Amino acid sequence: HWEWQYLSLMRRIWEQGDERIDRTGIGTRSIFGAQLRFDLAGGAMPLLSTKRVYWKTATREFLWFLTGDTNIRKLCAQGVEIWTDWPLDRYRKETGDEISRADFSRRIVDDADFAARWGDLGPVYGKQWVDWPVYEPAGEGLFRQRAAGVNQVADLVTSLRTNPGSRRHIVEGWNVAELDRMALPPCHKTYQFHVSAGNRLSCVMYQRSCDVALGLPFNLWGAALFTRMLAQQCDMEPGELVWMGGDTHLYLNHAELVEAQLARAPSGNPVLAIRRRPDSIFDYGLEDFEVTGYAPQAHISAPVAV
Ligand code: DHF
Ligand code: TMP
Repeated sequence: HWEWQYLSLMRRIWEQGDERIDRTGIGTRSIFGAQLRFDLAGGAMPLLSTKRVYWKTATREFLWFLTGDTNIRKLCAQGVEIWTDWPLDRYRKETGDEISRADFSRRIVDDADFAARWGDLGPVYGKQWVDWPVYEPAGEGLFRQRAAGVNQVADLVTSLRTNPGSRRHIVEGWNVAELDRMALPPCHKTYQFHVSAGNRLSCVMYQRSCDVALGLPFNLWGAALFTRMLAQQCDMEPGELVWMGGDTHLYLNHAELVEAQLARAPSGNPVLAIRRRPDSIFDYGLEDFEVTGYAPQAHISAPVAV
C-alpha cells in the first residue's frame, strides 16, 4: 500500500530526525531531503486512511488558490479555518485585542472592511499562480507594472496542449521580490509537469518545508487534484505524483498523533471521479468531485504551529 511510504517517513523522522529549534519556537525533528511516489492511474488518490483527512477542505483551499484570491474571507465563509491563525496572530499582536478565533473569523465574514484590513495573507500562492506581476520599462529608467500579470496556470494548460514534450511545464510560487510581503513564504513552491509517450501526465512537486502531520496530507491531495484537473483539461491520463521535500519535519507537540498514527495500518484505495468536464481549469467547483472507497480511521487532531 502506498501509504506505508508516508508512515515510514513519519517513523524515520520521529526516530532519527535531527532535533532543532524552528521559527515557531515549538521545536521539530527534521530530515532534509525526502521523496514519495504515488501512481494516480485509474483515479487513485494519495488520501491517507490512517487518519481522516478533510479532502473537501483541502479541495476548497486549492480551488481558492486558482481564483487568485489571497484573502481568507472566502475560506472562512465556507467554514474553512486552516489559514485563519496567521491573520489572527497579526491582528492580536498589532491591536492587543485578545479576540477568539471564532469571533475573528465571524467578523472577517460579516465585515468586508475588516476583512480587507486584516484578512489578507499578502501575495501568496493564488496571486503568484495566476497574476505574477510583470514590470515593463517606461523610459528614463522607470518601470511600470503591466495591468495583467502572468497567469502561470492558464499558460501551463496551453503549453501542455500545444507542446506536451516540453521540459518547462512549471508553476512557481517563489517570487523572491515579494517574499517579505507574504504571511508565509510558499511551502509547496514548485509544480513541474511531464507528459509521457503514452500521454500520461505526471507531476513533481517540491515542498521546501513540510509539516508531515498536518500540512503534507493536504499538500499531497492538492498536488494530485491539480494533476487530475490538468489531465482532464488536456485529454491526458493521470500518471505519477512525485513529492519531494526539503526540510521535512514533525513538530515536538505532535507526539500523540505520531504514536497513534504509527500504530495503525493503511486500508482501502480511494478513487476520485470528476463528474463533468468544465470549460476551463478555472471553472471547477467542489460539487464536481466525488470520492468513493474512502473509509478512513478516526481523525486525529493536533495543534498547528503558527
Ligand atoms: N503551518 C504549519 N506549522 N503547518 C502547516 O501544515 C501549515 N499549513 C498551512 C499554513 N501554515 C502551516 C496551510 N495548510 C491545517 C491543514 C493544512 C493547512 C493548515 C492547517 C490543519 O490544521 N489541519 C487539521 C484541521 C483541519 C480542519 O480544521 O479542517 C487537520 O487535522 O487536518
Ligand atoms: P516556515 O515558513 O518557517 O518553513 O514554516 C511553515 C510551516 O508550515 C512548516 O511547518 C511547513 C508548514 N506548511 C506545510 O507543511 N504545508 C503547507 O501547505 C503550508 C502552507 C505550510
